[in-house]
Amino acid sequence: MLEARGTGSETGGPGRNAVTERVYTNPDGTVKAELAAERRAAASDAAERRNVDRELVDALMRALHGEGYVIVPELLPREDMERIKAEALPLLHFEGRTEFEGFRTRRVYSVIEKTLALNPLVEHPLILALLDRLFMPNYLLSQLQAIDVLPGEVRQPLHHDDGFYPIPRPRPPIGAAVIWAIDDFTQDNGATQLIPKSHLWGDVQVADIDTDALVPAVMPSGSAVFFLGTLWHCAGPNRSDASRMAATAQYCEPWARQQENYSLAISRQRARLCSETVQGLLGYSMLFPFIGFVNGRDPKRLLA
Ligand SMILES: O=C(O)CCC(=O)C(=O)O
Repeated sequence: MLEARGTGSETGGPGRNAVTERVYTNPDGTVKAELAAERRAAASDAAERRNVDRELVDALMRALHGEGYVIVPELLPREDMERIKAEALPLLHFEGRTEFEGFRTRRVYSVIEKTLALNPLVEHPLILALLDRLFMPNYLLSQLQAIDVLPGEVRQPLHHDDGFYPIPRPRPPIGAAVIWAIDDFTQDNGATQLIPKSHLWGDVQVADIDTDALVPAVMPSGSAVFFLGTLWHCAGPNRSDASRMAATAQYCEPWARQQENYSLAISRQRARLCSETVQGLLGYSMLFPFIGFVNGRDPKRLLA
């Protein structure tokens, strides 16, 4: 089948073109059927590999493709969220500098450099099983944040998370996001608001969007809302007297640039403390054979 698989961590050097041609293309330049089949297989056995219920993954994928988002209630216990909150709170130093960040919203960026407490969210097996179905192997973490929406915050500007990739819509998502409820998400406290089915839209002007179509992701602490990078959404206004904390992880195709520049933001020492899965998500992985290599080889060698 794919003879070069065993050397999949290598690229460049003598014979590079021969390897590429053998693995990737037919003489007429079309992608080899084996490669396409291998990709389909990797996606279809995702549930088994991640040790999660295949029927659940199928059902969540159907909802995701239909609505553009899906809420998974109480995926982790509330106590886990309380521990994460205790770790994240001291890191929330500044309020937003723009309307988008939110002038009454506090965020932590470069999270993994500061705490590993959010890693179990980043690599939750059910989330990875969904991502395995959506993206090419070795997809990446694009950004990770804790977001604390304070009382009095107004609704965040509407956006979709892969909107900064300048590729016209409608199109498949280049990214996906998970927002974890650290606190309960309620109608009043700034629960993320989403527009069902808006992932199917073509290019639109924000001013033309009917905000009455927004649906709040009301969910208890420990739940997660998973949505496609093409789905329009925003953080809701916080009309309550308590803050609303979320953790959000965004992921992207392995050929797309990550939003956070992890090769600069997360030190190698810090990456060594992460699981192999998180290391791969940060960028210690490659899209075989030519995207992400270091000195012609898989970057995970840098952590050895
Ligand atoms: O905090 C939220 O509920 C959503 C935040 C968001 O969509 C973002 O900042 O990109």
